[in-house]
Amino acid sequence: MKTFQNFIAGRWADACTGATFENINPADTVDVIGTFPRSGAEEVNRAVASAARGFAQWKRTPAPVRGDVLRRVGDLMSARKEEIAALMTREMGKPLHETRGDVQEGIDTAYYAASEGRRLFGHTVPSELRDKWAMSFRRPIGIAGLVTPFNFPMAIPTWKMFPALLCGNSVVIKPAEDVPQTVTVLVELLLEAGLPPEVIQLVHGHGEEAGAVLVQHPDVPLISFTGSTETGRIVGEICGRMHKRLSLEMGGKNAMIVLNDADLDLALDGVLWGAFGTTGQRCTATSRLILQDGVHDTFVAALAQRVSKLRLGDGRAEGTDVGPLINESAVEKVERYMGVGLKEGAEVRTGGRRATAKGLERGHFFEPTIFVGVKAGSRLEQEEIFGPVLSVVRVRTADEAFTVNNDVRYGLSSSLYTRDVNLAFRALNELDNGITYINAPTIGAEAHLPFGGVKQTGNGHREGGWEVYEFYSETKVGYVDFSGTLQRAQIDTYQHR
Ligand code: UN1
Repeated sequence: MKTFQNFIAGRWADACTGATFENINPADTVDVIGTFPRSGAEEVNRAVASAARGFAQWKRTPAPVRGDVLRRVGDLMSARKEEIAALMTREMGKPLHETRGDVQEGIDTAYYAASEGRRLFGHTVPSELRDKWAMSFRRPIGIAGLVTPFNFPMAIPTWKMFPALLCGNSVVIKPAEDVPQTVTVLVELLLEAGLPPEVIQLVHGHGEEAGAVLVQHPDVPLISFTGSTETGRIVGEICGRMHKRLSLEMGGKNAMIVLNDADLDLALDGVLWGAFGTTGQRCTATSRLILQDGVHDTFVAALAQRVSKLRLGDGRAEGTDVGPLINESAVEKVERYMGVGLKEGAEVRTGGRRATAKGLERGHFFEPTIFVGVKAGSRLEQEEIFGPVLSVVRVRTADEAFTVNNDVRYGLSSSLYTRDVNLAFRALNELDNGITYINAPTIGAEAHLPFGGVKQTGNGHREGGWEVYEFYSETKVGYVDFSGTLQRAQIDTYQHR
């Protein structure tokens, strides 16, 4: 069995207590990938002290040069895409075509960041006074503490880390304990690409033991967290008390709306991918299907047919459509929601149980499940399950569909299938989500656009695209008066009026 380490103060090292945890293949729980250091305050404190030295050096490196490092990381990731995807599937479970996409999202983010090194725009605007310039520009902030989830082991760490680094911050990252190997590889690539070692620190461990210390560390002014709304609330309270800049990316209860005039074959392909891709373990997963009366019955029948044919299995095997859930407690959570749904009067149309067929018995597999007759406002319809469970709600009109879509506490993504162009644009305005797709499922955001949600999905920040660079940098304004006289703003220009 392989032993993996933290990367702190420019060295690979064990936890000082020697404590470890195991990284287990969710498709086959006897396959132990390796042991990782179970870190706590001691490791986090050392990592932060080192990151402070890294910051002092990195903030003086010109942004285009920082970008060159990230371009080389993109090149290395491209060259090793296949090898990285394979190890990601082994630790996370989703099929290879999905982990390849996950790596690609990292590559896209690397190249975007590299080019941003030659932009990082500020503004130069006229001054109201003569011979005076007024401009804004971006400054790095300090040490960025990143806490990342299991479902996108590469994409999410990169879309936090690369903009943070490009802006001139140093980074301490605590990846999810279910997928610690992917970020280990990412750190190796960063070092190979020439990132000065103290600019990046990798601390493995559990959220309560390592992540919490990082979030509370007084020398870490910047926190980015992706995970549950419940944990996000605690992170938010701490950061609020300590006046930290915080980006939160949390839960979703995303809906796809299919109206009577929709292209049903297209919608069918869309919902299969949106609901059961990544075994439903995406913040963007389609977990509600809102069907208009006229298509409800035919659509559900066709969908149930297609769902029952989805092939469960090891994500590395040819032909696997749906991989395992990440761990046993994820399976138990999905199981609990079967009880919740039935108690609320919904009906399981297909699926509904742990999958125990031959070859699956050693993994965390659950049958792709469709609930029909789900009532708007019920727990099944309101709460994030993070598994292969789709709840179907029947509505009469488009307006009712929009109301059902909006009537949840989350607001990440939504999707509308219709051929009515007016309605499509109305949906963009009226659906309360950070992202709305027309004639495409709720998943599939691209790296160069802002990503995030409204209401309890986020706290107003966006990841990805151009907006994330504002989160990881601070605006500074400079005024240069070259008139050689004292010029008083608001006064001298207006004194004769
Ligand atoms: C997530 O679900 O946590 O839009 C991230 C998507 C992916 C990213 C999802 N590009 O589905």
